[in-house]
Amino acid sequence: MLNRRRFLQSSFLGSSSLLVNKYKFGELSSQGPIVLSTWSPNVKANAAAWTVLEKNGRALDAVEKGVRVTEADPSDQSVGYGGLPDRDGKVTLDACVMDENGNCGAVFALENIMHPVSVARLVMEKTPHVQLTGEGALRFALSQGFKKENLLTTESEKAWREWLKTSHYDPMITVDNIEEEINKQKPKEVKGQINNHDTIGMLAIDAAGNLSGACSTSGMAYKMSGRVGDSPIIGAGLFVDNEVGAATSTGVGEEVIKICGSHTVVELMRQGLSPEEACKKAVERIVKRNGINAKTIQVGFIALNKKGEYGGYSIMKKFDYGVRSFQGEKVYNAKSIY
Ligand code: SD4
Repeated sequence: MLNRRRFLQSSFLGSSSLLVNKYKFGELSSQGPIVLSTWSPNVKANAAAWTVLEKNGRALDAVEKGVRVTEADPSDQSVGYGGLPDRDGKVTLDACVMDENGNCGAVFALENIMHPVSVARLVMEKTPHVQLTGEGALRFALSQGFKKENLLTTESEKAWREWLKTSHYDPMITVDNIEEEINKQKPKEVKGQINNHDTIGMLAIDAAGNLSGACSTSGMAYKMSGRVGDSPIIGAGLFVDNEVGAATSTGVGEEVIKICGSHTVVELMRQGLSPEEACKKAVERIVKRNGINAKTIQVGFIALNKKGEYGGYSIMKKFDYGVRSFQGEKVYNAKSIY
């Protein structure tokens, strides 16, 4: 096991990338534990996950603990408590977890439960199933001692009522000044709505070199009732293969599902691509499918391999992700196609 002292000694050898390159594919992370998650506001979730990892805790415990921070934060209107509702005003939550043994659990469209990530973990650990949806997921959560809560905050209700005035659903644009982004070519139609894409996808490698991941979201704001995106779907919103690496996604879930996004990223890493290259290739598939209209879509992936190398890539700019390790906290702006 790589402890902090050993890590600090080894860091004299140079930068993290130099260190990592010394290690052959398939070897354990040279950096000790690492956690990363989509979107920079989630550094606070990384910090909570880190409290598990720095004490040589299990990656699965770390990602659950981390994601719970964002789920309980009403200021994140894309996850858990305070999440923006569907078009009927209901907050419906999607989440999943996957561990180092390839076990996984998920909940789809769960209502009134603050911590869907923990319910997803219990689906994995206590049921013979992988996925529970809606009413059944709620009944299971209640049977496990979770309490029903109102998750629609005054702010989110206000935003929904405002939205009702036009009822225009436009999940596509996430970038300020989109007009500037759309240069000479014209995609089919561009609306100016800016959505907060703050879904949390979190990946971790622990001191034992084991990988786990979790993902949690309230989904696309003002979605149709019953709509489920990529986030709780194993292989789309999250995938972990303990021999290779892990990946997770954020953005327009429909597009991620169509390319089995996170699984694709992991398989590309298996073929030898770095995490960033693998994320880029997956993003390029989405762009290719959508042609010029890709410029109206935001999707971002992050990935972590067994060696402790990580990276991200997105379609549009302004996708960032935070990383926590013994080297401290870092935020990266992912490279993007546009
Ligand atoms: C979804 N991928 O439900 C999610 C949304 C998202 O930040 O990532 N929002 O499609």
